[in-house]
Amino acid sequence: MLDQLQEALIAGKKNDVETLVDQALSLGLPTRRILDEGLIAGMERLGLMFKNNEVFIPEVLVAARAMNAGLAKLEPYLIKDKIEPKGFVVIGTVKGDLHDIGKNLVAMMLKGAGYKIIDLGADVAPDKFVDAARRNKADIVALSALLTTTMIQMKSVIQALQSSGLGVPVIVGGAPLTQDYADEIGARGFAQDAASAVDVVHRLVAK
Ligand code: B1M
Repeated sequence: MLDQLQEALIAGKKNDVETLVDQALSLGLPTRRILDEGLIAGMERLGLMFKNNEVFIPEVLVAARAMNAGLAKLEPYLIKDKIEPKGFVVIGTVKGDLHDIGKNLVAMMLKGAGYKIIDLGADVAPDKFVDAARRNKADIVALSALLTTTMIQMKSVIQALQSSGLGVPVIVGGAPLTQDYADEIGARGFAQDAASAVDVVHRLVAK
């Protein structure tokens, strides 16, 4: 079934992805397996095909829509009801970057871990992060980037937050990121994946 889910995702069949996620859930498959071995594995395969010029942007866009639909189905299972938020997290993908699937996943996991999420979407300019952090008294600003050409924007966000006098810690993540790069630009945290992002946020909020 998870193989079928990968195939449906790669083919961009949104309705089939939704149906297969529902079926997997009703069979009692763990949410984590549906996510890792179905949706994320399918997207990784598609990424390779994209790299090898076997598929092109329109196909990837359609698959991304199907991925987001599948993630929306999983969301209630990833999120537990929490009364008081553990903290406020402003999240977004940096300016010039339209990739939002990983960012959505991080937002979903943090929501599930009890944080209030202010999601600014993709292609977000530094001043928007500053405004949202100030207005929401954010405990954390979380930045995602998927392109080597846009990850440099993270430094601009950190500088904008510093020069506006907000001492809010920034965590960064996304495929091209490394701990070394995060250290170099003055980020307070780096996470390789969405689950580790939750651990990093817990650690920073507890400080
Ligand atoms: Co784009 N794209 N794309 N793309 N795309 C990549 C990223 C690429 C690696 C493909 C490739 O060449 N193999 C490549 C980047 C190369 C590089 O810079 N090194 C690339 C390129 C080149 C481009 C364009 C430039 C193509 C073009 O126009 N010629 C263009 C850029 C547009 C722009 O942003 N300005 C482009 C466009 C697109 C689409 C719009 C078609 C679509 C995005 C749709 C959308 O997001 N709504 C798209 C997609 C889907 C991909 C791939 C295939 C899949 C990305 C994805 O969603 N992965 C991708 C190839 C790949 O990654 N294998 C590719 C699944 C997602 C769950 O993983 O986002 O990595 P990811 O998130 C992970 C971790 O990174 C981490 O947690 C998540 C998992 O738990 N993480 C964080 C992410 N953010 C985090 C934040 C954190 C912590 C962890 O803390 C805050």
